[in-house]
Amino acid sequence: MPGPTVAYFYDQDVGNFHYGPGHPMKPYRIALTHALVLNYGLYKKMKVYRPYRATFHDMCRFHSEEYIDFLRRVTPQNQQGFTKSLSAFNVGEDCPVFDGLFDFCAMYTGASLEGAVKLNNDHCDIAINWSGGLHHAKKYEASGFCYVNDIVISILELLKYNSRVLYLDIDIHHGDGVQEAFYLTDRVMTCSFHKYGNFFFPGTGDMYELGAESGRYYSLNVPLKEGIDDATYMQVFKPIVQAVMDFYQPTCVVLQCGADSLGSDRLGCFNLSIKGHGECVKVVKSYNIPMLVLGGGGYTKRNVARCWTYETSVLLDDELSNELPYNEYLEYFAPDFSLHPDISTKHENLNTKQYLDQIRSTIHENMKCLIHAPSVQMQDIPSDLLSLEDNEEPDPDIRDNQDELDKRIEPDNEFYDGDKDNDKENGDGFLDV
Ligand code: LLX
Ligand code: CA
Ligand code: ZN
Repeated sequence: MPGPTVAYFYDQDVGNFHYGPGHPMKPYRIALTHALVLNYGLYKKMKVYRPYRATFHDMCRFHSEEYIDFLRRVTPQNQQGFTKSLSAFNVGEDCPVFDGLFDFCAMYTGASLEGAVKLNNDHCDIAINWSGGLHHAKKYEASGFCYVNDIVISILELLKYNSRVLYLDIDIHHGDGVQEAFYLTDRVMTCSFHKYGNFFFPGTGDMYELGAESGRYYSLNVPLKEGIDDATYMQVFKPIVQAVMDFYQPTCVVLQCGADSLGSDRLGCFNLSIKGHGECVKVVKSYNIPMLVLGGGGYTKRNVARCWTYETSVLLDDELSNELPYNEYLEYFAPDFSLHPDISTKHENLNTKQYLDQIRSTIHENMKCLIHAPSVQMQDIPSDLLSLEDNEEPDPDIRDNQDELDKRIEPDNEFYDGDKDNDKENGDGFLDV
């Protein structure tokens, strides 16, 4: 069987932006990743694109015009004249003003958005943008190093052709900006695995944040404690993803692959290996659903590059040698020069079996409350697709037929039209989709 068609988005300028001295976010990590991707020869197996740049208008599909206009106008030189806006839009400290800030946002957002368009048009099965995944950005403000929420904007694009979009987030932080945007709808199910407790940023993502109104039970949170290792993570990840796939039956998946959940991350406290992190990607890919794969946090540059290179190979069904190929950044990977060095730490794993069993069972109970595969008008499905008896083995072709049908279904009042002037959103930053 031929492997999936993979579209990969990379702009050679993205690594040249600087958050400023001492800031842990280094966009340069994307250039390191790309060097490994190229030198392993992975570019031969995928379509490599220099991405489209998102416009002011694209960004305003989620964000307020005042906020985006501010991002477009503010510079390190003129920021003294923006005292009020800096504080109103939470820009200055964690989210500094730096040279080319708006271009940076346009670049990573354009790449995610173009990935969504390619998936919608069936031009690829998987779209990858390692420079995206800025899950903390809110409608009216920057947060946690994130300015424009490329994930929300791409999901809005996917919703033009998809009945149900599943958002999965393995960054160590809670995917709060994405959860908040879709908190009131069943068209997007959000599911974040993250460190929770002891004031870990952003402080949200309790198991009991479930969504509200039509979105009740469609926000799912898996709060974890520090030190989680590969085996323990898989014990929760696999069954939860399986249950979500069974109950929700997404027509498309967006996977945020934040690498700050790796062991030895400069800002993290989990203990995942690169293989363990990649196993999550393998699990999601195994469902053969169109996927938009994004980056996220990750502060030990060499391991971020290793992780996302390995995950690119996983998505291509390719195997890579553990010995890194020669590349212009080889010194970053000393002393082992390997793809899978031991990055485990001595952090004790505080996730006891009892704690994880309790999370799994609460989440499972909640999942039973959600309506299966919402937004699909079952009466619209021709009878030959419904002829399966309950006890028969599922026909693998059914999913494809269902997808085709879902693609044609445009539920009344649920179509988000990005061309309308934000008239389908309420004032809180929740989207009515
Ligand atoms: N979680 C996350 C995901 C993507 C980006 C940034 C973050 N933020 C953090 O990891 C974090 C860490 C400590 C304190 C507060 C936030 C991101 C990715 C690319 C470019 C910019 C931001
Ligand atoms: Ca997460
Ligand atoms: Zn993070």
